[in-house]
Amino acid sequence: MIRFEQTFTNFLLHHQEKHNRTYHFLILMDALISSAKHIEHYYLTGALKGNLGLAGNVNVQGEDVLRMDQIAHEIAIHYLRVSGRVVHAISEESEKIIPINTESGRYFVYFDPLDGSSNVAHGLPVGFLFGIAKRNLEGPEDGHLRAGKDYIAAGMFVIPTGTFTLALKDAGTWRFHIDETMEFLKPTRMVLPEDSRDWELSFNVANRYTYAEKVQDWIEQNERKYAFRYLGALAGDFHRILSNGGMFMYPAIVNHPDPKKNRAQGKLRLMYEAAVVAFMCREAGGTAVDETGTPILDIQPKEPHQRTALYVGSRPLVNDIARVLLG
Ligand code: AFP
Repeated sequence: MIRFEQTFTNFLLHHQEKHNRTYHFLILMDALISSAKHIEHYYLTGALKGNLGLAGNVNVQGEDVLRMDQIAHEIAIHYLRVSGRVVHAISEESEKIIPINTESGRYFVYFDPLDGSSNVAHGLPVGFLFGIAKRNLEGPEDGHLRAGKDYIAAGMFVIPTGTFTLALKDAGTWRFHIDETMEFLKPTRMVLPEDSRDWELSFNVANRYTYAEKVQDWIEQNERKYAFRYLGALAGDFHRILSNGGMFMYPAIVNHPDPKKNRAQGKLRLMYEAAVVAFMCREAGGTAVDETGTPILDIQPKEPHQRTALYVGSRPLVNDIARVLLG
């Protein structure tokens, strides 16, 4: 017997209808879904085409090889452009803000089209993360760098696993899976589990002695209580935390033996990494803070590629480390 599941499109149409919303967001989501499917299939065949390597390489036909993250960027910009709904975009792959439809666009899209570059050469999971904010339709526009609390939606595709997670403001975090007809299906509401038995900790353990002493102490006191998992691609690591609970963290690096390698501001990008997962986490019942214990969603970005430290996941764990960070 074939089992049929609700499609993402059907889910979203009903959501928009129920909340009396416009069709513009549907057109934007269609562009993001098309981008993700295109990137996913390019990624699956990337090794074959020699496109998982470094930019500047030349393939056997003597053609320039583009890096997979540059290809992913071009794919996403193409679909965002033809949607006609985007004022401008901020992409990890472009230093400058990208104007798209500055006249009549309606949304700002902040994205990283292929996050987790150390996995690319191996064809292992990477992420396409995005946050969406809406233009000020009532008054003058103000520079377009929105704090996470002002996003209207945020999501991530874990490529090439066929999973897609989307959080809609005040309407929850939902996970979808791709089927054999390339449809994302089966909306499943994600709520961080309260039972701590399955909780996981996720951080780059090679960095642990470079963290602030109080963070090192917290790890020392807590690490034996939980399983430890780390993929090195935020979307994949956060995907697990959303299912099992626990905490992903990328703390500030302040005690590196080579001081030039310290990252007091953190490593992750605020607008298209940290705020995206923080938004999804809030809609799933969790929370996220930076190195000062400030909620990630409250941070007003000053520039598009701003970095931050990140602690995100189950509320009791994040609140516990926030207490230590604030102390
Ligand atoms: P890259 O794309 O530069 O590999 O960074 C990926 C990332 O921003 C995020 O997806 C990971 O969680 C984190 O950095 C991994 O960083 P480390 O390699 O330092 O553990």
